[in-house]
Amino acid sequence: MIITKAEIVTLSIPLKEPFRVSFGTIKERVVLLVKLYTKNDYIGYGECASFHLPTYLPEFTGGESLVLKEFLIPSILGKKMDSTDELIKNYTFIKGHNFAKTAVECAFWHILSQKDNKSLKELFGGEKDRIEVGESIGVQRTIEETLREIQKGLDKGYKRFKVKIQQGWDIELVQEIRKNCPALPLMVDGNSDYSLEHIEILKHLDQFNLLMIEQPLGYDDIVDHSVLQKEIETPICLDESILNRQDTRKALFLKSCRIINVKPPRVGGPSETMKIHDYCEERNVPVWCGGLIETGIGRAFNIALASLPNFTYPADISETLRFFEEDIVDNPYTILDGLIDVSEKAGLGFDINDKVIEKYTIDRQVVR
Ligand code: OSB
Ligand code: MG
Repeated sequence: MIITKAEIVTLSIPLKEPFRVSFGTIKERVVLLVKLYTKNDYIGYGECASFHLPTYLPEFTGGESLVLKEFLIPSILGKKMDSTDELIKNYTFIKGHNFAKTAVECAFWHILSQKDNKSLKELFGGEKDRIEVGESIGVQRTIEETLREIQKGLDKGYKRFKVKIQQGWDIELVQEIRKNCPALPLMVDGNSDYSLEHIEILKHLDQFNLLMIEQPLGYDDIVDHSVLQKEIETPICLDESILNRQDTRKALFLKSCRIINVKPPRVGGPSETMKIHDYCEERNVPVWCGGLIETGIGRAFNIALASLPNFTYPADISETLRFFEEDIVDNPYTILDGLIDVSEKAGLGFDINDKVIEKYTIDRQVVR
């Protein structure tokens, strides 16, 4: 297979409601679509799910666009490649930029899926026909509002609730949620807002029977998380700190966490996701599939990967129409009783809507 041309499409899609986390408020989702064209007329789509600003991790969408155009796409154009391993070899010289790498790798998987007439699930070795999903609830204005959001999610059947916490929005919030919903499968996500100075607050959270606490400390820190995990009973789940399998190995060696949130775009794509999955499975460490407010295109890959057996906790794959007025794919997956059917069809499992893509496109570049 030879890639002859690529397109980088920048989308800016307004969110229905701003999504607030400790590092800022997301009002528009600025993502890239990477389209790869083969000699024999296949088109593959991948999503680059970095954020507009370098607030979650150092990468940001404008930078990823440049890396794609200047280094990543030129490294694969015109080369004969028959597997994703052969694809990836071309750009291992690029350090970091996992979000850009994910977009390219996903577009390549998408082509393979069409060419071999196999579902993404089959290509990834997924086993589950349906996956369990949960919901991530941003920082709200009041505790009452948070309780209302949880109730809405319960009505939808979500199987697990993650609430975002930050300094000053933690103990009282969780205490009130527990008072109202004693048996709710509940976890919190600090998005790196705390340090070891806040150890008393984090210890206090042990009282609330949380499934886990996600990334309370520094985005690039696995040493302090190891110190913290010895002091608290609630399992720590790392998100931002795990960028690849080597990070996974080091975090487990240091006992910095007991669970890992694997977001395919954060770790550089499906191949590295599967490596982390297998590494953790061999060591009885559960993983689960996180989300980054992707469109239906990004979510399609997440759903297929979440069907691997060691993705044990419900995934952060809520409906895209929860965030967006309309999705860039037609009839995206729906959630029934907190479950999503994993597509058995070749391709993404739903159709791409070029009209909607056009509507939100703010930039388009061709690389050949
Ligand atoms: O840390 O998991 C996170 C959304 C934006 C930025 C960071 C995070 C999130 C989520 C996932 O919680 C929400 C989703 O995609 O459904
Ligand atoms: Mg997180």
